[in-house]
Amino acid sequence: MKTNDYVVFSFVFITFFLRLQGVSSHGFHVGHVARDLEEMNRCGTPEATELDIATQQLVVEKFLSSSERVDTEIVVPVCFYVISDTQGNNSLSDSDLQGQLDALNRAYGSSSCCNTTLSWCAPGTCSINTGISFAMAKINANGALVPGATASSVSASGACVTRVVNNAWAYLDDGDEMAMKTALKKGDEKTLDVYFTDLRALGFTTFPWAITPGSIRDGVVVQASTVPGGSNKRYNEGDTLAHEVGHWMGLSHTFAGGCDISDGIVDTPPQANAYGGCSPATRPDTCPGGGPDPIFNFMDYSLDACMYEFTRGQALAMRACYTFFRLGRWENEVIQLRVREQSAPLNLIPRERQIFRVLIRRRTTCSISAKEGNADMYINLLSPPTWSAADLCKSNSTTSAESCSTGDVSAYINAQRGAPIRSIFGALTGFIRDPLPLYVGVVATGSTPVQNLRLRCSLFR
Ligand SMILES: [Ca+2]
Ligand SMILES: [Ca+2]
Ligand SMILES: [Zn+2]
Ligand SMILES: [Zn+2]
Repeated sequence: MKTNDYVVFSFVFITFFLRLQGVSSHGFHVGHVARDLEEMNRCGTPEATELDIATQQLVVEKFLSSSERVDTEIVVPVCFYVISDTQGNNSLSDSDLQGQLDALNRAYGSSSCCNTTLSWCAPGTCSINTGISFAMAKINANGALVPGATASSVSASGACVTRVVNNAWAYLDDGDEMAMKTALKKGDEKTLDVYFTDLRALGFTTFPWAITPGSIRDGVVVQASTVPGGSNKRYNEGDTLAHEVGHWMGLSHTFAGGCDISDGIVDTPPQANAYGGCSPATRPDTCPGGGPDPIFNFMDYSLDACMYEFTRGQALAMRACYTFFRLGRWENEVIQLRVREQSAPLNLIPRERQIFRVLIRRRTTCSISAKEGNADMYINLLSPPTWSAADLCKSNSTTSAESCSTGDVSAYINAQRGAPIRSIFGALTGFIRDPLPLYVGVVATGSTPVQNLRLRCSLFR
């Protein structure tokens, strides 16, 4: 081997984000479903865009074919925060909170049934068991979360319940949210943090792909008066929290995509717009096909007296989102690739990682391209390659090159939407063999999927 042999890696990653509507009937494009003021007051979670719905569908698709699929009961640890003012508004007792926790478990279990005091309810008409349940998280004597531990009830010793008196946060304005959460939040990415206060909507949260789970913003804010037996007359069965937790678990409103794309869930009928009442005798049917509108579904806007259902499709979507975004099951099989061979296009959900192993030769150029999305990329070249793929990038933190510097040669590229990046690494001398294994890791960042990612390595000329 001559000492001036060298390898040049040229990583080209081009991202661009399509904003045109209707570019392809199968493509992802951004749409925004209009809301009226009344609906905004009902739920303050940002309405799902087509891209949100497509993301949720992609997560389900991945989940169904994933070896990381979790089919056992998912128990979600819960922290409650009660924010009252000096007048005592929003005060909730332990029994109020226990009633809300029990209502949440009923909603997600098989004992959520229609209200038999209403004429339209056939006794014994109940929802499915989602396989998701909720238990109080535990905190230690210092008030810090004990990860994975649960308490038997709201009033049990160590149950994650926090009460504060704060006149600003007790009527939550936009400017108060992060200050309140920064001061109070105890939960990690697996934990459901619920803040009970007074606000302009019945509740709000974020989709799990739209933020980093476990970050300060992650959690649900809900009207304290919506707990079971609360003073909010039309919404006091605790269903508001069940609805917002549905969003927190990745569900859109049943009417989010209208008749055209629905909500991305196969077994909820399409619905043109929200239903706001509880008069099922005149049950609306706003879209062709699928039967009447899903006005009993927790993800519509019906009164609490009406809503009691999740569907199997919704349960699957929630389990998939919790598994990927909150249990952090990101591993994929390593894809083997030969020089001159282009990988099949693949889509990555936010935070998902794919590793390629390529046998390169001297003077090889590798390039990566994607149709849209954001990604961080890593290469690792070891001699000999004794490390496993898991060593490539152990940390989910993709903010610094150092997080992946385990190899003899490692490099890092951050590709951002609309900012094509071209980098050349190389001029390696002295230990080049032929062929040489190169590992390329790609981590989807941002809140949208990486679309049609392809890797190709060819001989450099
Ligand atoms: Ca219909
Ligand atoms: Ca109900
Ligand atoms: Zn479309
Ligand atoms: Zn909502």
